[in-house]
Amino acid sequence: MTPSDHSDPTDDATPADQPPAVPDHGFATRAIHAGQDPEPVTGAVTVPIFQTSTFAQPRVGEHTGYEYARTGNPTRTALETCLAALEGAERAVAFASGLAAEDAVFRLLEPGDHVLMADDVYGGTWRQIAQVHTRFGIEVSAVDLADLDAVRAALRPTTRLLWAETPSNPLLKILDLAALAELAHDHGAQLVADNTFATPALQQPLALGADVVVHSTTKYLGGHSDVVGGAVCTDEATAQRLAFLQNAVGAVPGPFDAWLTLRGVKTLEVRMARHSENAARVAAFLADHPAVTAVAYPGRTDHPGHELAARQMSAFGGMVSFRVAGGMAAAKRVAESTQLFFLAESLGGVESLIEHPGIMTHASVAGTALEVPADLLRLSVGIESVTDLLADLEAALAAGAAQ
Ligand code: P1T
Repeated sequence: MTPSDHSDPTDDATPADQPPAVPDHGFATRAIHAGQDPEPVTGAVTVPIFQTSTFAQPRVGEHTGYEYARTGNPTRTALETCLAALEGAERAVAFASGLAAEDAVFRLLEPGDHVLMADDVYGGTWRQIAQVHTRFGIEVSAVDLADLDAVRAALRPTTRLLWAETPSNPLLKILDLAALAELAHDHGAQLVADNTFATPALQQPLALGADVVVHSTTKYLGGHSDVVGGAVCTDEATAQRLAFLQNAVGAVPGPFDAWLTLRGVKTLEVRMARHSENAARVAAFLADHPAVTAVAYPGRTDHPGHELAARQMSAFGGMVSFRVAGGMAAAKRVAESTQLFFLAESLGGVESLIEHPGIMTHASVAGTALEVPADLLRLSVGIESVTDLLADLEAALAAGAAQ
């Protein structure tokens, strides 16, 4: 490879160059093969963990394609190639966490630029833009992106990004990505879609018109609650700017983290099918339970976004939120009474989790327009035997209501 400054991966010849994805293959094939050819020296069929910080160079100013592991690492390249292939993106850029990925996207903006954000997003996303990026001149406001008239009214001349999460965290609102992309583009803005809840197995935002997809790969993509990571999937030109930030700011995933994520991704399609199946059963059970006052699951016909979700997604995912009779105290008791559903933040792993968003994942939005109901609980429905999950919830709801 020709010389390049490892401080600038936007140069042509850099380790950030990725082999072409394999868009002609089916999703599950891409998940297992994209970026994952057998290793050329030994034939290892699994991408090795290149646990090295630097790479020997044949000559001063020449390198093999890799020179320093912040700038690029082959295990990370494999993950990025695979994620790009799954999202139908020209390129993906991996980060140390979902929030690091989002930070890089916000850093593409200039002071004075405005972000129109959905009014139901992960609490940490709102905290980051409202408490970090606004200090550097970025402006933000929140609106219900499901209400397209409200979106039109909230657009400002300086609006550069619409930021959508669908299904949203934690209320599981469904947003019309195609309509939002059109609105954004008519306005000279771009649409960012956080595809963490749906995953590319169920929803393809770029094909619907979104410009940028962000992920917390910590969740379903990793899939086993054993790694924190993030990624941005987008066009080549934007990805080059992000790869510059990846190197210049340095929030990179280590090779083992990239490898764990890549291993998780291989089974994404089958896991999402089972998550969706189990979540539908759990949502139906909760809807019939006397201690439950409301259930949010886009797969249910009474969900306001159901028809849109049925068009935009191939299945409805593994997340279910519900409200408990008896207010916050009862909700806390239920959350503390499950045995199989672990009381924990995060989501998307094979094991089921329960949490209280108001006190846990969304504590940072208390007192803002994004505040969530105090009697709300959120489930990440895992891939265990569903009858066991239903029995666990039955017992916890009985315990919660009993006091
Ligand atoms: O945790 P991290 O990998 O930095 O990702 C942040 C993030 C981004 N987007 C969405 C939709 C998310 O749900 C998250 C993280 N969410 C949790 C930790 C949670 O329990 O909701």
